[in-house]
Amino acid sequence: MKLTQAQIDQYNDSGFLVLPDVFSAGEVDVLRREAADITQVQRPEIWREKNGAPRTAFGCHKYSDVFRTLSFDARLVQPVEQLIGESLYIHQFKVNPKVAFDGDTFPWHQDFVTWHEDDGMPEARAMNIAIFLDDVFTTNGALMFVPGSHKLGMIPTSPKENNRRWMDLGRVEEIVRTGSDIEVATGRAGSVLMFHGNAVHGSAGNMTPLPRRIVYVTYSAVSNAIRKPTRPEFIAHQTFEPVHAVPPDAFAEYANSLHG
Ligand SMILES: O=C(O)CCC(=O)C(=O)O
Repeated sequence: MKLTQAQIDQYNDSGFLVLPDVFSAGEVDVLRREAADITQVQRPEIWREKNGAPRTAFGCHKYSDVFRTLSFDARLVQPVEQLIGESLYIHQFKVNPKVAFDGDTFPWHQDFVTWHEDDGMPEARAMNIAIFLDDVFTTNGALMFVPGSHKLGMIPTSPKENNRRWMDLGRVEEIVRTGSDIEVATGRAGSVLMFHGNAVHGSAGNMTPLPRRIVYVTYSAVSNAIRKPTRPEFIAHQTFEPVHAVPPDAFAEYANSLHG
């Protein structure tokens, strides 16, 4: 799947891009079921909210055939290759379920700060591409972005909290006051969201009865492999083989076979 020049221009301008309806309802159903199955298991790669609800399932493409197959899908790999201009490896893979009523916030941050400071990633030549497993509304914990904030480069942060480098709130206020209005990345289930490693973003809690499950793949240029990992392998992978995109039919057929 290739981006059009208009989509590339929009991404370069805003630092994020939503591609509607990329995955079919059947494929999304398979991904939802798999997310539900894996998050029932207690394992160190699955981080939980205070009440035990799943918050992030890291590295599940390493043990789930469904997510492994997804991680090679051309609909994810090719647009990122197009923007980064090089072969990619998977730096991180995760599912964030943002469960109904209890899904907690992700404070404002830039992802590249963590990749650089904690993993030793040289440059912001890595990015997230995400698949919505539910309809994402403004109310159920959608990601919010400050459009154009990726052009500010990496913004230093206070000491890390909860293994994350959240931004100083005064800096967020200044960026929002002097920049563009905050935008919310909404879309139907099956839509795809791409965003730059330096895009300033965060998400509110989910107090609605509607879950907001999102799968994220962080692809990095192979030449941009991390040099000084300090986080566990399931969070910052240390195998740097290039991903070879497989045509979308592979995942679609696999999803159909699971449906029986
Ligand atoms: O899933 C979310 O709501 C936010 C996730 C996020 O911002 C991140 O993992 O960098």
